[in-house]
Amino acid sequence: KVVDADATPLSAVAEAFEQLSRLIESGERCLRLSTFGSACSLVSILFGCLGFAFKFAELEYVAKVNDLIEASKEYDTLQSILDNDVKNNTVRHKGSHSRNLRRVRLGLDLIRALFEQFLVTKDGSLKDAATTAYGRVCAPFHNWAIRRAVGAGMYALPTRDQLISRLNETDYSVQKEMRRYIDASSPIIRYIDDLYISRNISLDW
Ligand code: 1PZ
Repeated sequence: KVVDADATPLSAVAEAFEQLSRLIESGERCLRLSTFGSACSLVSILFGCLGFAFKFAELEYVAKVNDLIEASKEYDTLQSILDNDVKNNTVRHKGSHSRNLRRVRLGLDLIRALFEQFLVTKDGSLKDAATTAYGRVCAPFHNWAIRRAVGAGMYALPTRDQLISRLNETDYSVQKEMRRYIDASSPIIRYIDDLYISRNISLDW
């Protein structure tokens, strides 16, 4: 399905993830790597709205998504990259597709947590929402140097209202679109976790 020409970046992201989650909830066992990769690459539009301090987060996220898109020429599904790395004992190896999938999943979860915080802290700052989200989702997996750099970058985040206007949303529409992404991404994140768990791979890395 083609996304509306007048869709906002956020509604395009929500739409793409709703399509993915419908596939999963319809009982589809195999998620195509190319479909997943294109949905994940839409997310990078949001980085531009967060300001220059998150340029390095963007480079990090985009590199990993591009690795998965590149891998889709060789591997059809998310399962098959896991199976291949399990066979070669390279699941946790730096740069492996399975490791990069794990990182991209972290990015999707971070955005989900940020949106959730954004919605529950209506009078709070974006910095506080992002700090809470990052602390819960990513910080446990990041070393001290990265946590410190992210903490410094938080001061350069835009205000809530700046973010809403950069996203081309209104106070009302932003809530609707964030909620759509939260609801759609949750089953996808769970689906990815299950790929590891069902292969006896722990998620503590
Ligand atoms: C939702 C926006 C909230 C804003 C604040 C959060 C900023 C998060 C900054 C994350 C910086 C990532 C720094 C690099 C971490 C890497 O060490 C690890 C491991 O990589 P590897 O060793 O496997 O090569 N990479 C990750 O953990 C990937 C994390 C992806 C986070 C992407 C952020 C997505 C934010 C989207 C905003 C629109």
